[in-house]
Amino acid sequence: MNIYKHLSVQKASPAIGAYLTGVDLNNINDPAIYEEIRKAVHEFGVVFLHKQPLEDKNFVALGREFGSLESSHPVFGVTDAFKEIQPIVYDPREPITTQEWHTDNTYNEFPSRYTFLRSVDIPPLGGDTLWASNAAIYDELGEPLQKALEQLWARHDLFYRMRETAYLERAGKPEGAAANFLKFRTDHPVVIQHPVTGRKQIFVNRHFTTCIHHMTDQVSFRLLHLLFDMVKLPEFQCRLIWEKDMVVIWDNWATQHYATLDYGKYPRTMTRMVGESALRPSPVDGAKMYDSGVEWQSRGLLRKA
Ligand SMILES: O=C(O)CCC(=O)C(=O)O
Ligand SMILES: [Fe+2]
Repeated sequence: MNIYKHLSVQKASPAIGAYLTGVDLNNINDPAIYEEIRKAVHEFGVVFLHKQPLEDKNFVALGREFGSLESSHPVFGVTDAFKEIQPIVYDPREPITTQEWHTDNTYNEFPSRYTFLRSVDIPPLGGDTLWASNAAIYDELGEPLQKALEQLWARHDLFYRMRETAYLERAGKPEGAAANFLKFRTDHPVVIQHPVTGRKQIFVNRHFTTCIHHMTDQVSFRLLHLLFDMVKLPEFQCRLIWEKDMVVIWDNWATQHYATLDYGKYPRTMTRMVGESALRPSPVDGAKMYDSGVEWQSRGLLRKA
């Protein structure tokens, strides 16, 4: 484990997650503290900080310490005061299905690198969130299957998910709204190498990954569901019981998460930010890749300025 001088670290489970204490996010006067928070996010995948009644401007300042922040979201929208901050207000009539294992925004060529979530209004019981480690899942697969998966590309598609949940109809979106969502579709390697830690990990999720290229739909479906099922094993997970005024930061590429929907009519309100990535998820060094058959190769790995 890395050495931490400015924070106390308590692991949440062997595979993933850590509680950080000894820091007040409203009053950070030494850049070395942010450096240690970043280090902990990469080492543990997700970090939890209790008792952080964070002002919006300090929430944004925290996010910017991790790079540029996205300023729009196709489903959540943004707040009036800060375009970087997205409200997540759970309403049983609006089927935002985050109660499904997923990595955020993998339908983008440059999926968000980090997600920041702040608890504003928490139900008295329930509404826990779980995270799982994509590297721990990869480690479990065994070398023959790891090597096979390292050669493959998969499709990620937001609109597919919206069709599956009849999102547009149930949310009362006008006829023609579908066209706005068709562009949220891309391909990524099934196994990627983490840009900071270098760990190999899977990079598919039940929410947005629709098929693996270079195999029939039947084979692709079964192979994907093998990986989708692995994320449900408790050994790869940790679970957070929320309190008001918590701040949680996760390494979005390294993890998947699941927000439980078991709190009935109680409100549950979060604010959220997502950190951009300048890089595309890249295949494992030296892996022989089957061509994805789409434009990925020609577009290059770096986000255009
Ligand atoms: O509300 C939560 O606990 C997590 C929601 C979610 O999936 C997200 O913020 O990306
Ligand atoms: Fe999410």
